Amino acid sequence: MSTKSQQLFDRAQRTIPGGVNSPVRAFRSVGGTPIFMQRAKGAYLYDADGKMYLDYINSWGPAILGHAYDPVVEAIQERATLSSSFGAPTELEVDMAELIVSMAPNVEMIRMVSSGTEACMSALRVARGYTGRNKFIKFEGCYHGHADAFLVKAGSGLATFNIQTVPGVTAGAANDTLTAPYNNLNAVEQLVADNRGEIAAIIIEPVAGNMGCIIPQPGFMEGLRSICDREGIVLIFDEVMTGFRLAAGGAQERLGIKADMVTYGKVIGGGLPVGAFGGRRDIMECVAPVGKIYQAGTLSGNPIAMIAGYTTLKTLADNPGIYTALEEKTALLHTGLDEAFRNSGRPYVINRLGSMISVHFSEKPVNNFDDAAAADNATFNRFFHQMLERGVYLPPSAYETWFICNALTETDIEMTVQAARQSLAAL
Ligand code: KE4
Repeated sequence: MSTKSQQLFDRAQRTIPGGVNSPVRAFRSVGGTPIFMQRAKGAYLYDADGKMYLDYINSWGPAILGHAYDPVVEAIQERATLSSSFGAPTELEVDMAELIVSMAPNVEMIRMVSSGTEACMSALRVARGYTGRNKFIKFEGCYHGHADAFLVKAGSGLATFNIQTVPGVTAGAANDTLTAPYNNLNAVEQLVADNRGEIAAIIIEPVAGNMGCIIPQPGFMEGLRSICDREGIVLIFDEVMTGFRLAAGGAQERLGIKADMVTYGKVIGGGLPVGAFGGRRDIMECVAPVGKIYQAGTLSGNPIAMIAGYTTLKTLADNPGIYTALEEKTALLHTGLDEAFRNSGRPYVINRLGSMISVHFSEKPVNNFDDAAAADNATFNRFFHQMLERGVYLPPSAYETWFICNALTETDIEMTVQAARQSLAAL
């Protein structure tokens, strides 16, 4: 008897490429049929067949407070009665901008968009326009959305499917993209020396989450900051994942590093389509209509997405204990998984910072994309399915970080660790 997910997947593939609206959802790397979800509450997902799962994806980050968080749901319901979009400025957008500026270090001005991709592509354009330079540096395995210039040695779905060159991305679009291994400052120095005066920006995930969770090594971020100060390069922190997750002030606060521009997504939309880019006033005032660097969006700052994001961020701002709770929950999970993996006798590495965590079946440290790619990811894929069968829904790729939400309980974590013990034994 086929499951509802299998029936829906068969149907979906007839009208949607791969049956999904974003490739990583398709289970292509882990194999099997993607699970079609029907509803969720707190830390739990319920699929089309009514089966319950403990969620470690949380919509790839947005559901930091848990799914269907009542104040967010109520705010959306109420706001929807006032119309979903005007295409005109609203007080809510000013409230949102002021809240973000109050929470995010070094962000003097912010522009709302509708996705992390839009945020990153816009930030790059602004950095290029501000400096008058064309080239930029990204890091292998980092993912900054699917704008052409970023689809060079990118992480997330491109790493998952081992897509190194993307048809449709022209040489013209990618020629100014320079890449270096994460955590390799010498490689960055070499690129800067070889392209002196031509580099507009360095963009980085300050804690990488698209090749599993990769932690910046001591001195790496400080070195990038120093290079950018010396060379007049704009340092862009892509905080689409880390923003408002690692701390109220995101990775800038957590790592103590000042970025010139920051991009956001995920959490700031509370589950609705929102992205944003912001930073120093002198840079942001180059953005149209006050400056000449054009960027626009029909639904940018629409009231429904704003109220979902505002309610989420305000909850985080007003309850700093949530960050302590997220830290404690993730540390408890880390300890439990560490014990389970150690007792399994299998080589493993657990990378964690704040509520971002990933497990790699690797004998050596995982500090960059090559390390992540060299891990035994076939075993991860089997582990994924063993956990899924036990009701634990992990990201369906070894190249993703796991996301913790604040609705997770100690009992949930104990159940996860028990499922890991059993899954490892069953591999
Ligand atoms: P979106 O355009 O998907 O909203 O954001 C792109 C993006 C930018 N920067 C970082 C650091 C990101 O992680 C992302 C998107 N993350 C992936 C998960 N690895 C989204 C999931 C998907 O592609 O379906």
